[in-house]
Amino acid sequence: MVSVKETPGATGLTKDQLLEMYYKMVLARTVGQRERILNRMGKGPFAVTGEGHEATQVGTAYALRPGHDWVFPYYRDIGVALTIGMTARDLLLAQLSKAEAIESGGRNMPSHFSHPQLRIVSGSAPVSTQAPHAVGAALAAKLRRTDEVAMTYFGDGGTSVGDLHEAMNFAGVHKVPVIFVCENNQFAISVRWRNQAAIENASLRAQGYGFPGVTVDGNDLLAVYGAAREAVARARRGEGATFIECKTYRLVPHTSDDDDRRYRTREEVEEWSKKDPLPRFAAWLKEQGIADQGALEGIQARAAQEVDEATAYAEQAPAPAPESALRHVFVEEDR
Ligand SMILES: Cc1ncc(C[n+]2csc(CCOP(=O)(O)OP(=O)(O)O)c2C)c(N)n1
Repeated sequence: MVSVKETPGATGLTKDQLLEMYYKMVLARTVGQRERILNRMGKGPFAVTGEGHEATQVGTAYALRPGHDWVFPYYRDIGVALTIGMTARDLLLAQLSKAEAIESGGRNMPSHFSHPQLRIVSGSAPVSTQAPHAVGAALAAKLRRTDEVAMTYFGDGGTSVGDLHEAMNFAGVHKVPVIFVCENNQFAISVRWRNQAAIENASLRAQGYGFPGVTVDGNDLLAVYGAAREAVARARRGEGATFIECKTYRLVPHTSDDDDRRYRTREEVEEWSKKDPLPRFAAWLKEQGIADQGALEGIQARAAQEVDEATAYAEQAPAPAPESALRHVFVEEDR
């Protein structure tokens, strides 16, 4: 166990766990970057990635028990999927729409993460529709008297959608074990937060539904983890929902099809790059004497190698058979 007095979020984490969290963040960054490169090479159809969101994603997901709790991510959640246990290979097979991909054998849109054994449930493209699903899973967990919790993710734009409000209201009334994680990167594509909400913090929304809402620095891994751990413990104790708003910034365009120069300056992006969660956590690990520069570089090299191997595997993997295109679309009586 590491003694890190001035960093409450780290309490109880071992050195190995802290290094694993750093590894997951680096892996998420590397997978995202690779997906964008593959898209530019004409190999991947469309890339939606989460560079900048890694502390939010890894910090929240790390508070869950993989394969026990239920996860309802949104499209940007590469770091969530990897922290729960999906591999770079799983993600790149899906990104390149290969037959072996877990998400419907290459038929789903990229970034619709799904893994039945890990209890990662695929979402649909309309934003926030995963929130009522998460609340349903949490209600089921409560009715079955388990201590499972459900965690669902969405962006700041997702808080403007009715599905989220219906889900939050139901969660408040029925006190179900669900955690709503808002990855507030301050933009819904080109629309700034201040143009879609007249409040500063999205977490205020929770008050209207009768459960706590907290806002944390989404680029501070341990602050995020501390908030998530508390919310998960609360849910397991039967005290109901929590809303966690993680204030962050996406360092890349919305998707590979977006040109973010149309709505934000390079200077703004540059300012936020200085708050990048990866170097920030790396500096903390060094300060605490948990890792030196060599150890951090070793972790970065391991992530790069995993992503290289995953890319090579996914590129040579077979595409789905053309005659299978309509599978899962119509009822197949003979199957
Ligand atoms: C109901 C609905 N409306 C519009 C869209 C188109 N759309 C896709 S992503 C997106 C932006 C969502 O922004 P936010 O929730 O803040 O997440 P971010 O992409 O910033 O992480 C929009 C409007 C959609 N998918 N679903």
